[in-house]
Amino acid sequence: MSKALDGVRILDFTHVQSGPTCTQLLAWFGADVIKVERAGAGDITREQLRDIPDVDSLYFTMLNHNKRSVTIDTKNPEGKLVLEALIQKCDVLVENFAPGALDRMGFTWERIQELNPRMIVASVKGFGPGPYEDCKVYENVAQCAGGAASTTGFDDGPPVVTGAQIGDSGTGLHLALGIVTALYQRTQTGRGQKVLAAMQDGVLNLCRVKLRDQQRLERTGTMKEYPQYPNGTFGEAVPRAGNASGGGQPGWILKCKGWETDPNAYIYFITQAPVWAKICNVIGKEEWATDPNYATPAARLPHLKDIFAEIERWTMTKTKFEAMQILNKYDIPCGPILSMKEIAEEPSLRKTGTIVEVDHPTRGKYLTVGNPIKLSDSPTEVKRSPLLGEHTDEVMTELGYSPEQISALRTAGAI
Ligand code: CAO
Repeated sequence: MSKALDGVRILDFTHVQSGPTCTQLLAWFGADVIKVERAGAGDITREQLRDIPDVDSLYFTMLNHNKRSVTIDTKNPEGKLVLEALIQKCDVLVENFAPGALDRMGFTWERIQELNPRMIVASVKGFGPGPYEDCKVYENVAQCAGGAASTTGFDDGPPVVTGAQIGDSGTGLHLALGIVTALYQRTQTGRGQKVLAAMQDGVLNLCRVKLRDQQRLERTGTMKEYPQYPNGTFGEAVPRAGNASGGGQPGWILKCKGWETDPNAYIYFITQAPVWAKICNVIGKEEWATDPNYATPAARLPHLKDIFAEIERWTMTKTKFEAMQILNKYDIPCGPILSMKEIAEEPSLRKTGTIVEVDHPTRGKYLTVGNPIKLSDSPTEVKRSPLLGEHTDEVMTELGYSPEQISALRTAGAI
């Protein structure tokens, strides 16, 4: 079956996490992704957090499926010529080097345009233009600078970063959308363009509701769905809201049976207004359905802590899965806190291809997260990540180099 991005060639100059997540998605949609790495070393993540000696790490393998790997020393004059040939042949160059690295290599936007005016040049940077534009940035820096850390955690504790890689993988997603949009525009204009996804911007985009709350706070001085209401105090900036629901339906994380020994025996419980009477029935507080102190969402806001304490008395008598089953029967929105172990073992995620087992020649079998975006006419087949330089000869041959030229370039240290 054909793939959505069949025929699109990506020159993948990405490394670590943010850029590779973007090009992996494009590869899953059918693009030919040619990852350029330094001979002998490759993407630094190949050797980071290794669990098996001398074998590509899970960090690398889980971010680089369905790609081809070529080694080129792009600071070597002959290596530069190979890169130029690739630029002429590809549709998109994706990179997430530190600011200025591509220019220092000699591949400015102007030079790339000279070589291929249809080329889309897509970059992840830590920051957009401004005071921090020259900074190197990793995941947690972006979470801090994008508003996620100051709004995550509990009111009486320090800012907290989240395990979800919203700075890296989140920005990779933003960049992928920018790339396919630029490819679409190119069908009209015939021209390439620059695509920039700054990690601070990507995180802030995902924290949009907190900028909403900042303005609500400035106007009214309070936010009734935050745990600081009614007994705590609000300052000038959006406070950390613990596990409060970000929307208009109050929620909290509650203990379930076994919480004393199982760190994930919890459930997220949402007191959605339309099912309030059912919630009261399930937890045995039928009188709350009509009590004026509890009957309406507005009346409940000052009592949320007590309400959740009462609901927790009920959830603590059930495992998270038992509670889930009962609550779902009554359409009460809730979700078990799933551990990574439980997720890895969940059969339905295997069935949909969201969790995939992949075989690798030196690592053996491992689990990965497949494509979270499912296209009915462009199904994803997850293929193992390439070994370093595995496709150098193949790609060089496609570029028109003879076996003799390839071996001369190798001797010169260009590839
Ligand atoms: N041949 C020759 N040189 C190569 C090469 C190749 N194939 N591939 C890379 N290089 C060179 C670069 O040209 C650069 O050289 P100069 O510093 O002399 O210009 C050098 O390798 C290092 O690149 P870098 O500065 O990007 O790498 P770093 O490890 O120092 O920094 C990072 C890593 C991630 C902090 C930085 O790349 C960055 O800020 N990127 C943008 C933001 C980003 O994507 N961050 C998320 C990373 S995932 O957490």
